[in-house]
Amino acid sequence: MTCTRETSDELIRSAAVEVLRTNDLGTMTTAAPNLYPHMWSWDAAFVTIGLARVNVSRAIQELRTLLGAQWSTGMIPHIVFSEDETGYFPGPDRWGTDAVTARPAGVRTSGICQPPVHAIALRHIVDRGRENGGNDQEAAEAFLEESFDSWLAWHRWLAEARDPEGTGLIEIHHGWESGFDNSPRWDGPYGSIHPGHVEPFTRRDTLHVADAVQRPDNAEYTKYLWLVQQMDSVGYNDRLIPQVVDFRVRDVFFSAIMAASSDVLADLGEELGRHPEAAELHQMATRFRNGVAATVDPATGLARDYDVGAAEWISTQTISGFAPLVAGGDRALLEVQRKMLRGKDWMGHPGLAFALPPSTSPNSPAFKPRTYWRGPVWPFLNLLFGWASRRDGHLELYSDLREASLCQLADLQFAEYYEPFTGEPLGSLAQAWTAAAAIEWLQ
Ligand code: 9WN
Repeated sequence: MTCTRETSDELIRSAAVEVLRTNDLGTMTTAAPNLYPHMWSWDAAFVTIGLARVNVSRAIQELRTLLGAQWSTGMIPHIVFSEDETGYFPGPDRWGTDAVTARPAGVRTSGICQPPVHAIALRHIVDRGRENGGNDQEAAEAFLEESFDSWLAWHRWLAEARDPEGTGLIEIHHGWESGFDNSPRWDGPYGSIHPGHVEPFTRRDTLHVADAVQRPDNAEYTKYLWLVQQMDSVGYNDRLIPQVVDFRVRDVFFSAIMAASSDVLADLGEELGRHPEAAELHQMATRFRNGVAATVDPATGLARDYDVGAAEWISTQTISGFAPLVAGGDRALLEVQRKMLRGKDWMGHPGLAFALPPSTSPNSPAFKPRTYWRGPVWPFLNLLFGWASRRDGHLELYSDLREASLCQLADLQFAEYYEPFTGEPLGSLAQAWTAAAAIEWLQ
């Protein structure tokens, strides 16, 4: 696929660098200027990948700030709050995490997590540091050494607290943990939640988008807050949450990222001479990779989540069905998935503005082209699929994703998500991880 764009690489790069600069609060990058005035965990990992191309020490700072919010259990919270107390709802008071002793003093956080992309970001820091040499190399290698045990603790916590039975899949307790908040993947599990009394709330997110249809609706938000209340009621205790929470799902895409990242962290551990830990991490990677592969529906070829409460598989046509491409592994499975990804239900759909996979297939009954995770294209995800294709030596898919992504991002809006057929930027503009993706694609 080819596209013509008039915006030069240099212009895209400088505009993207400017987005990262304007979102920079000094020691953290906000996910977006208005809608998300705090640090988000998986956004921070992608932001770090972009920053590492621009300024290695600033990239290190980003991950250091995130690690400064790591709970003593090993969990890395999904939001690290900045001092902006009013810009985003729910803020720290609503989460109730100030009472949690596992939370480090002096940092306010949410009480849930997001997918562990961080080791991949750490790898980028180390690689950029080595490419640049000198102080950058020294700082990157020192940071690797300094932080390795914290990342290990994060992976161990996920493996133990979120997969105590060793299923090879990570259990999540809120759609926000998946990062795919209102994806049709979660319609089944949310459909069976009937919230009790939810404290009154005023949303702020809808103030920052042109049209509220681009965001989850109020009924969805009521459920989101109900789950927060449930987890808060047990002080975010890992052992008690599964007993009280109404949302229990084994998330296949989260698990795929866990597999991919565990391998990356294992390799970094090898470089440090931490052989037993590296072996443990490789085993973790294998366990989650196998877990992901075992979810594939023979009828559709797509990977599936598992609804623990309902004891059933979730078969929706969303991009998370391609989790095996992120996890890596069985060559035949990956080959079939790559073909499907390029097919007419996804990147090959004839109506697309850019040949990039929508978050939900346009051929799914659940598809909504302007609504958040129900259809729009999310640029950071394309970078993740590109990274995984390159890791597996599939340079053709990598370059096709790259070319189409740069065409999409040549509008210089760096939107949170895009309408698949018109290419219209939606959600927040100047979204940090979108800008970071552009910087990384340009290399
Ligand atoms: C809730 C920050 C985050 C992303 C998520 C995306 C959205 C938050 C929200 O924004 O979620 O965590 O308020 O909608 O779904 O993936 O990390 O960019």
